[in-house]
Amino acid sequence: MSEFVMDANWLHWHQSPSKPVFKLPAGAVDAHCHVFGPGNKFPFAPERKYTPCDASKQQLWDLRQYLGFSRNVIVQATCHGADNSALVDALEASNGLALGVATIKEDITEAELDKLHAAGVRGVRFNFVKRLVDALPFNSLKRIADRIVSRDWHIVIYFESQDLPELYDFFTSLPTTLVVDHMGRPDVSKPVDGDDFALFLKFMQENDNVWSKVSCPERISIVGPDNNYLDVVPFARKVVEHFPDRVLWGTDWPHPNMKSHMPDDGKLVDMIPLFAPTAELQQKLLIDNPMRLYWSK
Ligand code: 0GY
Repeated sequence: MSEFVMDANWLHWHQSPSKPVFKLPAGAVDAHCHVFGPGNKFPFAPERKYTPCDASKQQLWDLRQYLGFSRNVIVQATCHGADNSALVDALEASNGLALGVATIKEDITEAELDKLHAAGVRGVRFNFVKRLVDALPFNSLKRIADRIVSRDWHIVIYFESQDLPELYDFFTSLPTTLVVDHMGRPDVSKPVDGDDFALFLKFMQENDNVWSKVSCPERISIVGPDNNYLDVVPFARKVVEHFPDRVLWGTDWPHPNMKSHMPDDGKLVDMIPLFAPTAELQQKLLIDNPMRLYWSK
């Protein structure tokens, strides 16, 4: 039995997702997902902002097979802090079918970075979403970026659109490839061709080291699942069509901190052809881009 009890308002991931109608191309990568615990084996971090239910590597592999993906990129979730044990355990058990993004602190040694690389880590994640961290990680990110650039690792950044203006200069000063989670969480009540989203597009346009995950319509949408998250489509489609070689897609399973509802992972897959309407765009989004960013190092 785990000593951890999930938060009272925690929503468990969908127990019977639909089978996607969209048939994923062979070799497709789910490039944003997490494992949680199990808490009795991989305790959650004392500084965490939430206590989730367990979500094990085997449950992730089962979902991968059910949806029709071939590979996963597992991203360290904030509930595990900078203890990457659960992530490393999953990567090592994956037979090369999963690579990962870790959270690290500045005092990490080169030998520890070597070990993470050997396990399958290819990037580090820094969280600028204020509800998920105690302090924004400017200084440590800069110093870590200078260390990982020689390894050809990248940095995953998670922020919300209202914070991009103040973060912009800092992000553009970083030396590595930058991968933005969930399109920088655009406010989809605003126009897709308005000033807010224009700043995000400029960020990608003027910095060819910036990539974006076109993920998490369920977090971004205002119209919600009953309307198939359709308000997110113009935003994702614009990013995919403008930057087809720098986009990734992921389920975000097991969907931490979803409070309004739990998405049906099969229905999320069915949004892919709305985001990337041609076979060529789908090939880049689901296979070529993640294979180049993760599996070629
Ligand atoms: C996501 C989104 C969230 C949480 C985390 O690591 C995390 O705790 O990423 C969120 O709360 O928006 O990408 O999984």
